[in-house]
Parts: sequence; C-alpha cells; structure tokens
Amino acid sequence: MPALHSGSCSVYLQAMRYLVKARVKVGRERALLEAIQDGTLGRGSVAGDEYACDMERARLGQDHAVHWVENCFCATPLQEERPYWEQYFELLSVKDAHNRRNCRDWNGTQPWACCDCDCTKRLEDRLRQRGEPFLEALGNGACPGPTFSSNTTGNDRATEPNKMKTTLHPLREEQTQSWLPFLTFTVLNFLLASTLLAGEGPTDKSGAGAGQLVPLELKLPPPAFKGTPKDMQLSAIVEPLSDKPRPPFMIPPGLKNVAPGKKLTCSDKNATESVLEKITDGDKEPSDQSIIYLRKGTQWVQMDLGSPQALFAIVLWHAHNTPKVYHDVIVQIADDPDFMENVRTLFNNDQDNSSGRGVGTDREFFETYEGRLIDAKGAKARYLRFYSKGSTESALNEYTEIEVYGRPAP
Ligand SMILES: [Ca+2]
Ligand SMILES: [Ca+2]
Repeated sequence: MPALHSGSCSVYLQAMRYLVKARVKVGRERALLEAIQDGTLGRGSVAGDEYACDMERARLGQDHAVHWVENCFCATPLQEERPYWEQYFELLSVKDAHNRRNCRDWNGTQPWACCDCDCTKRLEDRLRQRGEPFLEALGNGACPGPTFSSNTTGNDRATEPNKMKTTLHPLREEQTQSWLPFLTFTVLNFLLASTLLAGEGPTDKSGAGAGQLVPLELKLPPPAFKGTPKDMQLSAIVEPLSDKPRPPFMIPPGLKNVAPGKKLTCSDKNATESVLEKITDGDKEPSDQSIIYLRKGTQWVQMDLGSPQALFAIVLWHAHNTPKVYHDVIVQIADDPDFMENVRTLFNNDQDNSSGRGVGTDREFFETYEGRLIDAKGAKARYLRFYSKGSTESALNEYTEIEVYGRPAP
C-alpha cells in the first residue's frame, strides 16, 4: 500500500489518476528548471518525489500546454499538489483519467493497484507517443515557445485559470524528432548528477563543485548531559541519540553565519525584541539565562535576512540543558514576510500535522550541544520561520540560538 497523503488532504479516498493539462507561468521557466534540477520541486509536500517523476514523463503538446498523468490520494483533485504546481504552472484542466473497467483497484482485483496498474501504463504509453518530452523543451529554453508570442499576452494568460476546462481535449499527434532521444539522455544525465550531488551535500549553484566544498566549522558549547534516561517514553519517530559526534557537513567555502543582527519576530507577542535578540547573540550555553521561553502551543520565530541569501546550512538549538525532544519542528523559507510567496519547507517532523503546516517526514530528535543541522541545499530566500510545539519536558517553547550559513544570492 502506498504512503497515504494526509494532512492537507482531509478525506482519504482510493488513489485517483488525473490527466493534467497545464502551462508554465510567464517568466517561471528557469525557476521551474532549477527546481527540477536541484530537487526542490514539491519540497515539503507529502507527495515527495512524485513531482520530479511527473515532470520526467510530461509531454509538451502542439497547443504549448504540458500534459502529464498524476496519482493523487486526495478527495479533491490535486488538493495536496496544487499549491506546489501553481508556483510554476497554471493548471488548465485536471481530468479524472481513471479507467474503472480495467483498473485492478476499482474492479476490486487488487486494492491500491492504481499507482502501478496496467491502465496507468497504457495511458502513459499513449501519452508518450504525443507531443515532445517537456523536460527537453524546458532545458532548451523552447518552452512554452510560441505561446509567449504576440498573439498571447500575459494578461490573456492570467485569466485562463478562470476558464478552466472540465474536459480535456485529446492531445494532438505530433511526430517525435530524431534528435529528441539524445537530448532526453542529456537532460536526464544532468538531473541524475544533480540528484547525486544533493545526496552528498549542499548544491553550490555558483559553480563550486563537490571538490571545492569545505567542512562547516561550528563553535559548540559544552555538552550538558550524556545519554538519555532509560524510562523516557518516546514515540517511534524519535531518532535514537547518537554517542558519536556529527560527521563533517560540507559547504561552499567562505560562507558566514548571516543570522547575527537580523530582525527577529515571533508569534508570541510577549517576546520583546530584546528577548528575541538572544537567539542570535552567539550564546549557546545550556543555562537558564541563555534560553528564551515562548508560550505553549505551536509558536514560531521569524528571521528577516534583509535581502535574499543562498542558504546552505541552518543550525538550531532549542535548549540542550536536559535530554528532551521538541515536537513539530518545522523550518520554512519564503520570499515574503507573510509566508505567502514561494514557501519552501526545509525540515518538518510534524508527522501528524498537528501544527497544520503539512505532514512532515523528518524524525524528531534529541536536543544536544551540537544543535540540529538542517541542509538548506543552496535554497534562496530572505525570510525564515522556525516552528515548534513544546517538548517532552514542557508545553512551553524554548530557543537558545539559530545560525544560518549562506551568502548574498545573485
Ligand atoms: Ca543565544
Ligand atoms: Ca505533531
């Protein structure tokens, strides 16, 4: 049985397969390509790497629209996926593509088969014969091509979502050109290389290759405890506490902690500016004077870096005075202070979505003197938000220090 979408999908249904028709938003082609290459497309969504898979299979039609088949477990078509797609696409139509007669899930032969059933394959085979591979067109700057010509203005396109069709017209047949397979190979190789690099550490988009990375050096406070109490009741999502130091984390050379002096705000209005300043004052000691306390429930601290920065590593200390595990630790970045634009999730261990920011897939962890290191993979943002919802020790929220390693984004 596949992993269920939950959280933002309020009702679970059998997997539905949709034929999606979309158009890349004006001026978003490069951002989309970068998001596919650096693996940030759909980041934060429970649908995981489905987005990249969908893009690999997507076809660009003669109508300059992009077509793909997508699985979704939500009650409302693409309820979970829509906000992620809409960062780059205008969704022109989303049509139920399920062949109930042939699908092993719907005809009862095999539950949950529709992620991988014959009718999906047949539909995708048919789609593969039409148009051209979307990734190639995108990589060549050939997408969406003539759509951007004078006969379609940006204003025209902006109104198209309101005219969303309820049925999908058959895709037009188009001859596949002989050079396309080579380009597919090139683009896929590039994607594979990006994926491998991302797995090894942050992606330095400015040109520094993996060989030029250096270990992140942190000034760490002394450990305040060793091991964890044997009688502590922990949920299965908590990582066991390691007794070994954290392995080196590689970053591009010359990065600085850009957090000190940056403007901090907070969901807890009792936390004054002078209190919040302690989060970036360099003091990471496990003493009461070094820790600030925020109200109970889900609370956040927000950092405004003043200008967009390429972020590579974030290190977070809630409080490491005693062995404890914080709940609903979520780190998001955005382009605006209200977290409406280009919101991306770098870390989320709220696996039951009790803080309402989406279902996290990361694990809970013990607070230690080393702090929690979060790989930001070179993502660009000006605003960061740090959520938490109390700990195994208390319903209150604590912060000791946050460090953000990055550099001005070009
Ligand atoms: Ca501090
Ligand atoms: Ca939770």
